[in-house]
Amino acid sequence: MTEIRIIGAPSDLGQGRRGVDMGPSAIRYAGILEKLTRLGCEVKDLGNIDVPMLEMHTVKNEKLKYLDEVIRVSEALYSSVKKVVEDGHVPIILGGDHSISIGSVAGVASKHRNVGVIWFDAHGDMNTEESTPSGNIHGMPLAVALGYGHKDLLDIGGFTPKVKPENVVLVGARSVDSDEVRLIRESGIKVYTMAEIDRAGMGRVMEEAIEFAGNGTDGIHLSLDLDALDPMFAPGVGTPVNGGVTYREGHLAMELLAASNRLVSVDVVEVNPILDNRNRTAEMAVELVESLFGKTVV
Ligand code: 6HN
Ligand code: MN
Ligand code: MN
Ligand code: MN
Repeated sequence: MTEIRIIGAPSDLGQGRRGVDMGPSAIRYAGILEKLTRLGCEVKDLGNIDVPMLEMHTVKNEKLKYLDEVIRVSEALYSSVKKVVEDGHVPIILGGDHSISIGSVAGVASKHRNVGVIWFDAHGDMNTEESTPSGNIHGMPLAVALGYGHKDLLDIGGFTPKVKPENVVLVGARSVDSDEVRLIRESGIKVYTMAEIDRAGMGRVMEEAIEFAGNGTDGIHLSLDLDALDPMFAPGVGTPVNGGVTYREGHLAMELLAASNRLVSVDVVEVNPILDNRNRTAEMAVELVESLFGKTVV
């Protein structure tokens, strides 16, 4: 039986808009605990980690907004995720914006030193302070996992890089910044853009992605940014981009990951209830997580 531990990381410090800090509540309200329990998983909710309140802090560096606070959140999340994986359980980390993955990937990699990563996202999340157009740290967590970026972010957990580029796959990309593209190419990670999903189909793309992230590794960490989905299915995100993953493509991707039996941890990020339409995006997130943990038709 899969033993799942839910950890809320209600942080909005990595981006410009309020509301994403309510993501964990919205996802819980959409029934994540009950639905995973119904699937036969043992699920416990560990509650939320402490996150500094945005209004109580000021931006000191325009290229790395709320850096000190993001570091504090990353350290706290690192510790709680590390404990969950050391106990042999599967953490599901509820964001919050995508900067929380700096801590979650560090926590998972502290036990699974050779973990692979599937980064489901409209964006690259491969910016550094040199390339960022916004200064928002949620545009940087994949770069940090690979060992690029501010030293204090790389130092979370006391080791860097957290993952090897040959085991990192970005799926759903369609919005990459002009200076970000250089690091994406140079890093050597595998990228499946929407054009590639259109041409080859999500089935083929995920089979390859699972091979890259799962073959010879200690398992797969899925970082699920809801903006990977088309805004039609996930309107409640801070940085929506048209032309995204459809409802069935999203589910197929999760179903194939479930069938691979290689999943060790999951982030569910960027759900913003203030921008949402009657909690639809949180509900979509929970549905996808059900497929990820084995929900089938018959
Ligand atoms: N996300 N590339 C843009 C930036 O500001 O760096 C957008 C990043 C979005 C990040 O959605 O997790
Ligand atoms: Mn146990
Ligand atoms: Mn992201
Ligand atoms: Mn994104």
